[in-house]
Amino acid sequence: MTNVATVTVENGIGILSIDSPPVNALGIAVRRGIDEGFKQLAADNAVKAIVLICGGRTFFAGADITEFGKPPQSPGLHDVCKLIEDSAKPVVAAIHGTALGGGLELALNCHYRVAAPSAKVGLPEVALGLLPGAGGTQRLPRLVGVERALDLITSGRQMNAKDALETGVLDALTEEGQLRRDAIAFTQQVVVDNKPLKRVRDRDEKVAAYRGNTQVFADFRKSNARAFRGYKAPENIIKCIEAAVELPFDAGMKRERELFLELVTSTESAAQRYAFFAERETAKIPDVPADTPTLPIKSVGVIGAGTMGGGIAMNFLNAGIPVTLVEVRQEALDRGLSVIRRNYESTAKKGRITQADVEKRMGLLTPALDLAALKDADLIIEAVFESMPIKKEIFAKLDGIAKPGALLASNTSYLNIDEIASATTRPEHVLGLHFFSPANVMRLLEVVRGEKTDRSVIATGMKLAKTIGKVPVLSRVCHGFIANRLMNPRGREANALVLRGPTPQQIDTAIYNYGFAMGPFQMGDLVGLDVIGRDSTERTVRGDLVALGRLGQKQGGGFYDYDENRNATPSPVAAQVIADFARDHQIQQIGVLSEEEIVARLLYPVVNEGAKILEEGIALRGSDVDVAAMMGYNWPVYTGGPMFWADTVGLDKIVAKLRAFEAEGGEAFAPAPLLVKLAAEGKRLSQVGAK
Ligand code: 3H9
Repeated sequence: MTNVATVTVENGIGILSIDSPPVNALGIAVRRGIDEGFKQLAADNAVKAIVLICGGRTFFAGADITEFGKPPQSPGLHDVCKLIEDSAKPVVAAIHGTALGGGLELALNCHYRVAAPSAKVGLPEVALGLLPGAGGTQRLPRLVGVERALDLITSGRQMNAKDALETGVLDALTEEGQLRRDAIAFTQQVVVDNKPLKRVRDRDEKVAAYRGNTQVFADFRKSNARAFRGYKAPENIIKCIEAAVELPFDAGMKRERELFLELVTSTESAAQRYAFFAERETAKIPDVPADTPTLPIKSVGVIGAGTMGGGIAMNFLNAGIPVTLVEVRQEALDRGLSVIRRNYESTAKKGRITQADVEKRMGLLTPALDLAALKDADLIIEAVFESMPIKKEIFAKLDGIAKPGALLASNTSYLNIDEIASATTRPEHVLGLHFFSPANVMRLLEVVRGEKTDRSVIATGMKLAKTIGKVPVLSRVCHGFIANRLMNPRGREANALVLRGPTPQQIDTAIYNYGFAMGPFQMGDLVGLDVIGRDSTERTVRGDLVALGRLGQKQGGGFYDYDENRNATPSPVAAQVIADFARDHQIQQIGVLSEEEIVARLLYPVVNEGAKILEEGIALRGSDVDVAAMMGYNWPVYTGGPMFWADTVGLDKIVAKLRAFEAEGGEAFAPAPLLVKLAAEGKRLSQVGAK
């Protein structure tokens, strides 16, 4: 027997227990364990029924993602599932933690399922660019119906145990903490009552009800077209559920297999699987080991109640951590507080939190007009506007106010953390905590490490990110840190290109079709042209538009004209402003470009900047750069981020193209030495710094 499986027999009930930390992923050792343990119990005449249960923190969390793309090893997940479903003795799955993906599929092959009340179940494969490939698309609709299955499998959402019981995914809930005992009792009852071997595959009524109903699928596709754009898996999932409705079970399984194989070999899924591990890798820092002591953060101070400060405060309130919010003027403080309340009220209206939650969170918030109110805070985050003298003044004051050992953080987007830290006598306790707007929504948190930042302070920042549901990426100090610096060339090159002939809509369309939610000019119009680049002293197209009263969507139009419903149309006025600017600066016209060429001109410089960020040691690894782009700028996950994407394009191709741009456009395009080196060596950007 493999060492992950334990077999015991109690009063005629065989118990097959699997314990394979950390999450009982169904890798080869686990599959062998189930196979051998199961066969042993099946052959034991004293055993009347079998309980399948897991040790550790969770039931099976799915197939072992690291095995995809490697040669298959026997027994496969399908073999193990079949063994259980075909068993002559009843098999009961006993679920705790999360039964996910292949884990839930395995449970759906059992004849009964019981779970702890805190358990959750789900088919999250879609997030990996996959579909449930062990019968999940065929069995779940048979239990929960077609519409719910479409929603659950294309979203990957987890269902809590109560809902799973109500919808028929589970047969019973156990007492919390008594899963094993209650599962055995349940199984004994199955034997005593001589209950049938319930096989999900035999249940037909919920899928039969939809046979011939093509409308339900057409409607679902239509209403989700925006959310699914660019992703391959949702469409294949829908096709599988159509097969579950229209085809006999075995034919449906065959269809599921074909559509699964199509996905598992796709670049999109490879990118999404890479993103899964990349996100978990960011917290690993070579010189700050996992056992580095951290400082307890039980109270937080936020300076600045503007959009950023308010959003930052909400993260902590959501996690139950009290926040003192400081502003200089009462009105600004009141405004900040009311925005936070309004945000919570609107979340409550959507049913995502209760009114009691709103009050609880607001109750954790203490407004103040004096920095002295921060004297007991474990962490203070400064979120005032970007001015080095003001930030230094605040940090000098904090130095005299904050208790010893408190973390002093700046949310600066660009400024030098070391210089800010130099205003204090405790630079080892100073760090950057850079949130992305909207700060209560975007998942990226850049943890900026200054020259003197203490390791325990870094470890605390990284851990804190997890507490508030963020993904931390560690950055060294440079102008713009990782994400903003990385993405800056996209805007720069868009502004340069629009002066050479391609229109704002051609450029925006190329970027939208690449997979971003909108292009740079649409974004500028949305945010407000008077807001972006307002510090610039040079003449710019934006400045010329603002001078004409064109501030964007909010007033007068911007790069586009807008009707009363904010629908955009190309703007002849903006076109003239652009043409005048180009003429005044004698900018050479380039003519019409393909979308591919536009993407190359805007995004290859981003790849190049990523390489520079890596060679300067600003980011620890290529995958951290990708996580920053995906979580801070919504870079489409199915491309894997700029570093992974560049690898799929071919680094040699990118270097050649950058050289051609350099010849024509100057040294801003010169390929980074690291990029040139990796291309020459046939190595990958996404693997820089990987273990
Ligand atoms: C599938 O099932 C396909 C089938 O339909 C069909 C096949 C034919 N494999 O997230 P954490 C690692 S596809 C390998 O930090 P948490 C993870 O990398 C699968 N490794 O913990 C990390 O490693 P490290 C469908 C896995 O408590 C460690 O475990 N299932 C897997 O925050 C801890 O993970 C999914 O998509 C895996 N399946 O969250 C579920 N899962 O410590 C994916 C985790 O070295 N997993 N690891 O960094 C999750 O959503 C979360 O891990 C879970 C725990 C909620 C379970």
